[in-house]
Amino acid sequence: MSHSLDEKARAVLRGNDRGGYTVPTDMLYPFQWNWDSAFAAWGFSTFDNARAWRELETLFAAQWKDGMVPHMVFHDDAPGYFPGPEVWDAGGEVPTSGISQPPVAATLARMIWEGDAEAGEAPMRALYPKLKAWHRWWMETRCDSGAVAVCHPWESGRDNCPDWDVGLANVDGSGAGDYARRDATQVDGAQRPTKQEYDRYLELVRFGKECGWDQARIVADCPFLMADPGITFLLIRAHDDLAAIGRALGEDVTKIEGWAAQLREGVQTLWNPALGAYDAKDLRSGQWAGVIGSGALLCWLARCETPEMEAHLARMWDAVTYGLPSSDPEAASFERKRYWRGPVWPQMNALIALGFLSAGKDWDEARLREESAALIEASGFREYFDPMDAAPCGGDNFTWTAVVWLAWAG
Ligand code: 9YW
Repeated sequence: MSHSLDEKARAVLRGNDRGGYTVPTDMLYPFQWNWDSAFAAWGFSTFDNARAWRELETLFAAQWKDGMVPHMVFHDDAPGYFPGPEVWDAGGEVPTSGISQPPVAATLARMIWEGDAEAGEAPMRALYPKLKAWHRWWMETRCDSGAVAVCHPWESGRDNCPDWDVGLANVDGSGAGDYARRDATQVDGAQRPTKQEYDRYLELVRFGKECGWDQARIVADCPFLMADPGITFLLIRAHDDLAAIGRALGEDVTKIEGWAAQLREGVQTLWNPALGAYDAKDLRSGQWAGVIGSGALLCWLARCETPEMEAHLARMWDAVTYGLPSSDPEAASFERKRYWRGPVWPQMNALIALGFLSAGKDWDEARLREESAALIEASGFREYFDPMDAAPCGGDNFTWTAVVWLAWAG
């Protein structure tokens, strides 16, 4: 069983390889996505180390002058995709989007490097200053409130999770006009964000474009600005990993250690006492999201866990059959098949489990690994799954699901 799935997983990666970069899945997502690509590199490292480093090089070749690594890189034309490069209009030699995505590259690059230190020495050395510039960008443009702010739900990687509902309520999507969404024609619309959400996403793209993608202006005036526990925990962990890489390379890592310490303090601004949990916060209105999302479940990854989060973890996990859901299964907003409002996502499981390992929660790590393997064995390399019955959702032959099988769960 496992053996044939190993081969199939490698075939998914090879099939999604467009020569130097990997698409998340054929057709539905025809470009290079930031955190998908970092996962792709991790997957390739299990059977083709050189190709793994190549993936990260291609992604970082699209890095902006200010250090931002964009969430999408539009290498080839894919006219049917919406919103494509002409909508973003963010410039660049190779056109990109104008926002970023979860900074998992340092964490995954460290694992790839540790898997083959000799082969990785030169590419790791070349990547290190680029990773540092990206981490600096987050710290300097997005951390004024203490934790990391996102200026678009797409930036969080967890597009339509209930975390963003309060912030999106401030966005007027009525001017979005007519447009054709390719996603809703390729996969079941009931498993995707709603039209109202999409209208607002597009309004935020229009706003960023109007600001010439000047990040300072966007952060100052964009109608949507929310502090994200998910990216905050990921960035803390990424700082720790980047500092470890830097030390091994003989670099001075004082700055990076300072960023990690600063954010560990800053993330305390996301403790919602009424919820008794880490929560997303609308930085425009001061309102809490009031719901526990999978971003908060990354607290172990940053070693910021609390007894209250332990209790929520146990409760949320027991309410589903296959852990861990993208949003609290006991919250009113929970929808078991709709994208980030409930389904279980394999790459989130891998990150949450890495946190469990770091925290010495070996039993939880093993449970999450086994449940993730069971999802894939039952329903294949799908984009995400129903956490109640493992029903397959979203795109098929999905890169990060294949990666999760090869590098962790399989
Ligand atoms: C979209 C590619 C991307 C992921 C995101 C996920 C989804 C694209 O797909 O966003 O059309 O909304 O939410 O995390 O990187 O897999």
